[in-house]
Parts: sequence; C-alpha cells; structure tokens
Amino acid sequence: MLTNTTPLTSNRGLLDWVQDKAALFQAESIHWCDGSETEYQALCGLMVRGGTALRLNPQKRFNSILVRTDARDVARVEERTFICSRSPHDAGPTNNWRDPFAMKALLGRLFDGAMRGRTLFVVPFLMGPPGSPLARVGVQLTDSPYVAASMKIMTRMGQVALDALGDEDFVPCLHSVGYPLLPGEEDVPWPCDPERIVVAHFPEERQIWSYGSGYGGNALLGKKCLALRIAGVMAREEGWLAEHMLILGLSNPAGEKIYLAAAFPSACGKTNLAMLKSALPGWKVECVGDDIAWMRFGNDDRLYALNPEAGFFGVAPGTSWRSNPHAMEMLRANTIFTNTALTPDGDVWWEGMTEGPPDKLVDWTGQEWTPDCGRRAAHPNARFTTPARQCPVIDPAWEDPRGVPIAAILFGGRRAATVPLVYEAFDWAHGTFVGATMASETTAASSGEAGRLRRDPFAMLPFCGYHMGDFFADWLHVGHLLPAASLPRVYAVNWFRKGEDDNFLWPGFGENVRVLKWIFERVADDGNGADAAQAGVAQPGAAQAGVAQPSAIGNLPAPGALDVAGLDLPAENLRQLFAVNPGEWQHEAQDILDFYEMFDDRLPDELHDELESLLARMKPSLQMV
Ligand code: GTP
Ligand code: SPV
Ligand code: MN
Repeated sequence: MLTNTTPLTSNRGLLDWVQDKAALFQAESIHWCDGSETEYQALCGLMVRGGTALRLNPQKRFNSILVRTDARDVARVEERTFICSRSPHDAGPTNNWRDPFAMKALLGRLFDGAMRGRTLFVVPFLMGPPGSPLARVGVQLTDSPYVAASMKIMTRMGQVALDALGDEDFVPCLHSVGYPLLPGEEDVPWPCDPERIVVAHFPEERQIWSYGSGYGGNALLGKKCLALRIAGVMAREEGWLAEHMLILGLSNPAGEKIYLAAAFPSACGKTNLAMLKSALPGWKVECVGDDIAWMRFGNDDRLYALNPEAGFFGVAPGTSWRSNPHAMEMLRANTIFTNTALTPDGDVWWEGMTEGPPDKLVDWTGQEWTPDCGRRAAHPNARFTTPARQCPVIDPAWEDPRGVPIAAILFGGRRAATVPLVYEAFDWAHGTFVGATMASETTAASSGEAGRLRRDPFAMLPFCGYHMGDFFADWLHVGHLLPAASLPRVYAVNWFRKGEDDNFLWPGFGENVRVLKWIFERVADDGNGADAAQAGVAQPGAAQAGVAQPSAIGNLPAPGALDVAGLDLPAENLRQLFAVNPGEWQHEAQDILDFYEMFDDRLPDELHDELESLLARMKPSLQMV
C-alpha cells in the first residue's frame, strides 16, 4: 500500500516543510515517493480502483492505462496562471500579476484542509540528467495519484532526486486538486475545483503553488512551472537560458551530425519534429527532447542544450503510423493516455490515428460513440505520457550532463499566410527579432478559443516567469557574449501555410527533413556544424546544396536548393510556400509595431532597429505594389 511514512531524507528544511504543509492540508496520510516500479504499479492500481483509470488490453498496450478527466479540466488555464513577483513590473505586460502576499492569503485559505480524507504524496523530482551542473531538484506535495504517477514518467522521481538534493535547497511545489473528502463522502473519478483554479509562481522565493486542476502544465509542476517559469528566473541570474524548445540530432548520409533546437508554441509540432522519421534516404533525426531546453555556454564558446525532462507529455490527436511512426512505436507500452477514446477491444483511439474511425468507440467523456454522432471521440488536447527512453530514436547523448552543442535554432508557428516554409535570419540580432515577433494560431493546449492569431514570442508567451522585454534583452545579450562564428544560426519555419483551397501547401511531418537538410547544409558551411564542418557540404547531385538568396525578410533557399526530389509537389505550391507578399508583410510590420507598444521602454532598442531595417528592406517592393 502507499503509506511510506518514513522520510527518505535527512534534509532538515525538507522535513520541516513537509510537516508544516501536511498540517495545513490536513491530509489523512502521507506517502514519500521513492520512484520505484512497485510504487508506480500501486499508484496505477489506486487509480483503477478509484475509477480514475482503466487498464488497457495488455495485448494492445502493455502496462498502460486510460484516464478520463473531468470535462472542465482538460488543458492549461492561462488566465488563471500568475506570476507573483513583488513588483508588477517584474512580471511584465505579458503575464498575469498578483501581489504575492494577497496570493498567498488566497491560496492559504484554499489549501487549508484541502487534502482531508486523502493521501498526501511527497514527490521529490530531479529536472536534468543526474550530475549535470544545471540539474535542479523540486519537491511537489500533491493529493493526486495521477500527478504522482505522471511525475514518475516525466521526471527523475523519488530517491534519485533526494540523493541529488542532499542538504541543499529545493524548489517547493504545493499542489492540491481542491476536493477534500468529508468522512463517509464518496470520491469522484477526477476530483478538481475548476472554478477556482490558480497556478501561482513566486519568482523571488522560487516557489510554486497550484490549486484546483490535475491536468498537464497546471499540475505536473516540474514542467512549465519549474523548468520554464521558475528556471527562467534562475537562469537569468546565473547566466543560462530556459526555453520552450525541442532538441534534435540531425545526421547526413555520411554520418556527420549536428544538433538543432526549435521553439514552436504549444501543439505546433515540437514532438513531431523532435522524432521525425526522415523521408530522405540516409538522413536521420534523433531525439534529445521534445518540449524544454536548458541552454548554457560551453568552455568552447558554444551554446549547449539539455532536456530537463525524462518523458514526453505529447498531443495524441494527429499521431499516426504515417505522421509519427516513432511516437506510435514508443506508445506500445508503459504509457498513460489521457482523454483519448477507447476501442471495444481495450485499445485507445484518437482523431487522425487511422485512415477512418472505428465503427464504435467509447469517447473521452465515457459515452458511446459512432462516426456519425457528430462529436469528437478524443479531446483535441488528449495526451500520452510515456518514458523518453522508449523513443526508438532517442539520441545517445540525451542524458549527457553537459548537453549537446547547438548549431541552429528554429522558430516556428501555425501561420496560414505570410510566413514562408523556411527563411534564415541575417545574424543573431535579426534572429532575436524573428523569435521575439513570432506569431501563431492558438491551439487546444490552452483553454480558450483555438485558431486565433497571436504573437507568441519565442513560444514563451505563457511560460516566461519575468518581464518579456528583459527576456528579449537576454537573447540579444547572448549575441554579444559569444563570437559570431560560434553563435547558432537562426531560422523561421512554417509547416502550416495554406493555399486558396484552405489545404496545407506543404506535406509536413517526415518531409520536414527536407527543410532540416537545407539548414544542415547552411550551417555545415560556417564552421559551427560540429563534425559536419570538416567534411564540407558537397552532396552528389545537389549542386545548389545550402545556397540561399536574400529577400527583405531573410535568406530564402535559392531555386533548387531545397531538395524536393521525389516529392510530388506542384510548382505552384512551391511558389506559394516561399512567396514574400509585400502587402502581407506590411500588415505584419504594423502588427509588430502595435505589439511592441506594450513593452514601453523595456523593449530593447535593437528590436526597434530590426523592425526599421525590415521596413527599409521592404521599401523597394512596397513601391511596386
Ligand atoms: P506541446 O506538447 O503542446 O508543446 O506541443 P508540440 O509542439 O510538441 O506539438 P506536436 O508535435 O504534438 O503537434 C501538435 C499537432 O500538430 C498534432 O496534431 C500534429 O499532428 C500536428 N503537426 C505536427 N507537425 C506537423 C506538420 O509538419 N504538418 C502538419 N500539418 N501538422 C503537424
Ligand atoms: C504545452 O502546452 O506547451 C505543453 C502541455 O507542453 S502542458 O504540459 O500542459 O503545458
Ligand atoms: Mn509545450
């Protein structure tokens, strides 16, 4: 049973804190998580008996469960996420700010007795590979077995974290689903308090307090709360970067390899790109991480990135043997599925998984479902939680405590118009401008309207724990710290441009390797491409390899430089994919100017200069329209 009351540490600060908070929460019992397999099984057993989870058919999905949440608790809630710095200026205009004193008073009331009738799980977790100079320990107190089990997959959880902690400080993370049980009261399958969700960060004290939700980034506090919002504040002080980025290794047919990092907003393709199965023979992608990158400067003046997580919390809809076979492979076993549909033979299903839907399902709300019923079978933000080591293309260096050297950084989003398939920034400052001004259509990863275009700088809009203007300044600063030759090159990508018929112009997924290939050939040229640098870029039959031509917005692939061999892509699609439409870009520039306004004098001058340079470069073409 889950009642390991013996603390697994002698860290005085931790012991006192747990005792203090257990009294506040009034939990019925305490369990110190050790992170063992036995414990994981017990947590799953608890969820199955309590009606939170269903065990899937082991012949289909070995050692896996399906969890259905309350329909009101299905995604991150950005309006209820707060940065509680002492001064509102430190949270900046892109964050919801609350006074820390007032917020603690509010949460103190909500937490008071919130775990009555429940077990308090003490979840020590390590973000980052053991032994890494950047690795950080957090301890989450939670009353959700789902959260404890998920943390086991997503982080290095239990004794390993306490060993890394020793007598040092940890990031305290308080979490309750906010559904105390009175004596004799029966539990519900997914307890939560959706009307009163609060996800609060105290950057000066490095604390996280979360109430009311059991879902994703609201509740798995190691992920967005610690590894991005709080880590960002630490990184700023200590001279490193915490980013919403995937990390991948890219090898060419000669076996030369570079690493890339890419920032796309939530549900815009990081998991898919991070483990893509290459459509080009000989080219290979290996995955270091799919969501978060911690980046530091190496002694060799290069930028190194590591994945602080140990699992993937990935978007299920759209994942198929065609779009992402490597993900399908890793989802065969040891996975928690959340808010997917259930097949009659005890397997999971979601929209886009197979060509057509099965005849009959149980949908994510537990109701009978048929293809003509007019409802979705899986929630659009249905997710899988699965260990990173199960990824068939996990990179050999994914747990290297030093991280991997980054040769290029990509910024992308969902843009139906305006933004070409790929272009290259002229230099670091221009690259920072591209990151700072990126925009994307909103997705189901956050509650609220999907499909609305918004600026999402560095894909960090919901995840930056301090003033976004200062975040921009930090990025510009990197460009002054490192020699230009060792800075990663910066690219914008957009897999989501649409034609007049509203269809995607680009096939995406495994074919995206064609864009990566062009980038590889570009960076291999300038000496920052690791092994590739020495080997040169000559590819048989690719006379245009790595060649670019400048445009007003950046360097585009020269005609013939993007390898589209064997891809049945109409020439008209290719033309539209790379069109830089002056009217659209004039509108874009105006929108960026409006966006700049909220930052006042905290917007670095260099970003104003970059916008002016863009306008100046556009002038000749504007006169033509
Ligand atoms: P978070 O986990 O929320 O941070 O999301 P993510 O950035 O990892 O997004 P993910 O890779 O899970 O993709 C989200 C959705 O976009 C899925 O439904 C994918 O099928 C779809 N998608 C990913 N890559 C492509 C692509 O190249 N083209 C198209 N058309 N869709 C894509
Ligand atoms: C995202 O929304 O960017 C995610 C999912 O990766 S969550 O963990 O819910 O933040
Ligand atoms: Mn994410």
